[in-house]
Order: sequence, then C-alpha cells, then structure tokens
Amino acid sequence: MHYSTKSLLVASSAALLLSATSCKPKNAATAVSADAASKAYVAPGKYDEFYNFVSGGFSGQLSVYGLPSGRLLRVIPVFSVDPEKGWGYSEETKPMLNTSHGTVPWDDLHHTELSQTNGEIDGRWIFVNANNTPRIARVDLKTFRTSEIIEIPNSAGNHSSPFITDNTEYVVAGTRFSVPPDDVNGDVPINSYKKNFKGYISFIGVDKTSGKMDVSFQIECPGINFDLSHSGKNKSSGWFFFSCYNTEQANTLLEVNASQRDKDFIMAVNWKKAEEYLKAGKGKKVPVKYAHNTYDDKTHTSSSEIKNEVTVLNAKELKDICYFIPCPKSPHGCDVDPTGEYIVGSGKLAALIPVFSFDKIQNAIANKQFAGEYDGIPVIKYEAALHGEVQKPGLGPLHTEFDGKGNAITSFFVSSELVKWNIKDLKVLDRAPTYYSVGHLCIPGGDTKKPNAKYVIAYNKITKDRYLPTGPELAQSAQLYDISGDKMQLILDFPTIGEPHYAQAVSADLIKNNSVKFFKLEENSNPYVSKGESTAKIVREGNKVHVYMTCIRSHFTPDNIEGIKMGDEVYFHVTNLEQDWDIPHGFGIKGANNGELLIMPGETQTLKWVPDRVGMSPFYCTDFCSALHQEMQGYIRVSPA
Ligand code: CUK
Ligand code: CUA
Repeated sequence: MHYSTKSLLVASSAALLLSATSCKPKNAATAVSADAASKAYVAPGKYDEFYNFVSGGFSGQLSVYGLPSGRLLRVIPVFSVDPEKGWGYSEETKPMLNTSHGTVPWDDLHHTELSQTNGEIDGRWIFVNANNTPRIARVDLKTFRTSEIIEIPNSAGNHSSPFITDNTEYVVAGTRFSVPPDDVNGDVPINSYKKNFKGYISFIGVDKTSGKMDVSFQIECPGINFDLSHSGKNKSSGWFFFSCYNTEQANTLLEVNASQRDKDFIMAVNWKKAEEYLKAGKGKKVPVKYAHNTYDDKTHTSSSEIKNEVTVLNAKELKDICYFIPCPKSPHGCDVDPTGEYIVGSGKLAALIPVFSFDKIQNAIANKQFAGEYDGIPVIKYEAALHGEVQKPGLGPLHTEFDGKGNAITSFFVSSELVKWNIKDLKVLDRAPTYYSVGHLCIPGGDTKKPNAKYVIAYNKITKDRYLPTGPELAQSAQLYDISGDKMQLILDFPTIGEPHYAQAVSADLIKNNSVKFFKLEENSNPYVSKGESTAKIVREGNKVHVYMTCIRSHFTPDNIEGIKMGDEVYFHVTNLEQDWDIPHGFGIKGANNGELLIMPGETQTLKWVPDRVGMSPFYCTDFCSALHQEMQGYIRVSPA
C-alpha cells in the first residue's frame, strides 16, 4: 500500500485537521499577480464577462457575482425567507417552503449545478441542494427566481446533489445520513444501525421543455453515507459516480469509528441499466411522503403537493447497477474529467489523490476483477480500477475542477492551497496558496465537457486577517486566480454571502440576453389581480377581507382603508401596474407579522394581516421608486369587532 498504516494515519490526520486553522500558506507576499488591478477591473457601466453562481451554505440562498470584478449582483432566495425579495412572506411564495414536515423556512445550500445539453452548460436553469431537510430547487435563469422545490424521500441530509446527467435527464441525489426508510417505523434503537438503516440515491427526472422535476426512481443501497457525486460524460455517459464514507456503518462517527477502514468507496452507478430494470418492471413501489412545490410566472402563485409513492430498485438484488471501488480515507470530492475517462476521488484524510479510469472499471467488471462483495454489492479491486495516484500533492484534498487542457486543479483544505496537476502523468505542475483553508473551487464550466480555463476561484472557509475586523465573525471569502498562463496568479479577494461551498461560473453571453425585464400585466392571471385602478376594490367574505390594490409611481389604490374590524383576516392583493424594467414597489404595514411584499412590475403579491389592536396603521412603499416615493403611503383604520 502506498499510504501509512491505519492507526498512524488516523492519528496524524486528526492532528492535521485540528491544526488546520493555524495553517497559513507561505510566500503570501509574492502570491498576487503584478497586474492584478487591471485584470480584475471592470469599468463602471461595463458588464462582467462571467456570472458566478455561489452557494450560500447555511444562509440557504444562492448568490450571483460578476467575474472578474467580484461585484455582488443578486442574492436569490431559495430555501430561506428573505425580506429583500418578500420571499416566504407573501401568500404566493409561502408554499414554496413547504415540506412533509410543514414549513421549513431555512436550509443549508451546498451545491450548484447549471443545466447542460450534451455535457455543456446551456444557461437555462440552475439546480441547488438543501442539505438539512433534503430538497432540490430549480432556479429559472430568465427570472433569477426559484421556480420549483422538490423534497427527497427516504433521505436525510442531501449532500451529494444536485449534480446532473449530461443532458439534464436527471438531477441526482444521495442521502448523506442513512436512516430507516420512510415506510418503516423509524423508532428503533440507534445502535441497530446496521440492521435498520439504509442509503438511497435518487434520480429526479427533469422535463426537457419546462424543467419540471419528479422523483423518477430511487436505488436502495447499504447504510453508508453518500458525500458527493458527478455524472459520467462522453464514454462514461450513462454512469454516475458517488463518493461514500462511513462504510463501517457506524452509528457514531467519532473518528475512531468512521475512519477505521483504510479505504472507503467510490460507487459507480450504471443508470442506463437501472432504467432498463425499471422498464422491465423490477422497481417496487413504496409509500413515502414528500413535498413538490412549483411557482407559476403567469398566475404568480405557487402550489404545494404532497406525493405518496416512489419506485425503488434494490442494488443488492440487481447486481449489475452499482459497483464499489475502494478509495483511500473518507473520500469527499468525486469529479469526472472533461473526457469522461478519469474519475478523481479525494480522500480528505489521505496524502495522495487516486485517479480511476473508466476503461479499467469497465474491464474490471467484464473480467470480474472483484475483491469480494460489500453488503451484496461487488467491490472492484482498487488496482484494477486505478489509473494512478498523484503522490504528495498536499494535505486534505477536497475538490477538483478541470481546465480542459489535460490538467486538474484540486483544493487542499489542510495545506490551504490550490494544486494543479496533469491528469495523464499525475505530475504536480503548480501550487498557489489560499487564504485560508479552501473548500470548493470553480473553473467556468470546470465540471463539464468544455471548461473555459481563464480563471479559477477558491471558496475559503476561514478569512482571519484578510479584511477589516468585524467582531467575532468575518465574512467567508472567495479568491480569483488567473489561470490563462502556466502559473496560477491571485488577482482578487471578495467576501461572500453565507458560507460558499460549490459554485459555478458561466459566460454571461449565455444568460444576459434572456433576462425577463418585467412581467406582462395582460398575462397576469393571479386570481386576485387588479389590472387597473378602476378595478381596485375591497371585498368582505365573512371575517376575511380581500383588498384588491394597485400600485404605480407614486401611489396605492385604495390608499384609505376603513371598515376593518378586530378578528378580521385581511389579504392585501397588491398588483404592480408598472410595465418597465426594474420598477418594483414594496408594501409594509406597521405591526404586520408576515413581513413585507416586494412586487415586480406586472406581478400580484399578497400580504396577510391579522390586526392585533384597534387604531390606525400606516402602510408604505419600501422600495425607492420615484421622486415621490416618500409620498407612496396610505392608512388602514381598525375598529372594534
Ligand atoms: S462540501 Cu463544502 S467544502 Cu458540502 Cu461540497 Cu466540500
Ligand atoms: Cu413605490 Cu417606492
């Protein structure tokens, strides 16, 4: 074996991980490119060349930056409520945060994946994952808004998603925490893990035209943890690769338990074969409960549906859909090069990077070069699948992206650096320090068939001394490197929203011309729309009062509202009559506990308000919209019941 003995490695890697925060790269002073300022400078009024979509971690949101400037363009609310967009406050957006547990107004968003056609980014949608209450969202890149959120059954933690197959046939997910399946009573002793806990990977079908998702099928696997994944491409199209840890199936992951094995696994999944088994009726329908929420840009409303069934294939019974490949020490990143031939596993606790060959994996399967089975699933011999190992690349390899010129760049958390290496001969070519402890990294198109190797961006976990101090917590940060030459050159630091994990960048040309500038009022089919001031009205139905309200620079209609009584539920259905780019209006009421609205031009949004006292409540527009913005206001009179 190329790596140290078990106990030694566990001891030394624990020490390395613990000391990570004090690990500073050397040669910090020389790292910045001499012409950095001109390379990152985008003149006022000029557009950036790339959009950079950055996961927001525990903020639950997705942020959008311009590159190379690092300018923050937008935060797109996905899994968390957001006052700036009224997301999760309006009656129209509330159902988007529904789950089988009820409303979950927060999540932990780790990964982004832009839709692809033939293995190249097509600029239509971006998928993101929720790592807490397992969900996948689809954001429409015409509106930069969340269009759909689907919950994943039989799962807990949804870390290894939302990576997609190379024609966006499926978004793929894998459970991070194995749990008892949904259809059995989960009230079992935790130490019955090996008997009762299962791992599931999910294939969520994506409609070619509308992008609508549905859970097509799941594959039941042993009770291990799936960490990350990536699709095959070109020759390996039709396959999907997952990194797995906790192959000990331990119910407590104190390091002694979870890292007992010298090697965990990469799992190779033949999903084309799985589709054949489905067609042949090998799937079993099992009862589950998951929410499917969609937003409609014509009615400007969302609907939430709870679904009750999913089709499951069993990896143990169908012996030729899943294969394990040993991978040293808690593999994290699982990345496939642009040719589809090389699969890079990154053992977080390993001091080397194993690179597997798709041809060799196929050969090993054909010739049964197995080292036995794991829970009924064939384990391919390590050497039989291995293309080779990058020796001594750095400490704590996490993630790899590709430059499309035969090279890979891997992030190293512990030694806090990016390392560029050649895929064929596995030689290290260059290294650049990160500030500090990089997690994910991104090259535009760097996980597709066609990377655009102009920049690499490092998303760092620790900021320390890079910016002015802001109390006990500092913003996480990104760093932009020019990789157009042989050497990686640092040109810019910029802070991020939340904690960035995976991020992607794409040429702005693919997206910028498709942007919706406003919603057409004549197409607005919200049930409570008021298309002009003449149709604005107040309608009472029992104790429910519907206010059909309009807004346009610079007034609301109606703006004096009387006849509201204690005990009423008041619904303000506010239609923005503007038909112009970038003229939203806001709507806030004194004392309203449902937050505020932000209404895009041509859109209707509804704020529910239950007055808590008799008296006068002013309301006003919260978004500065004209010289008379401050006059955009009104009063609501609340009388005793
Ligand atoms: S993970 Cu964050 S650094 Cu959740 Cu993709 Cu590796
Ligand atoms: Cu409308 Cu300010």
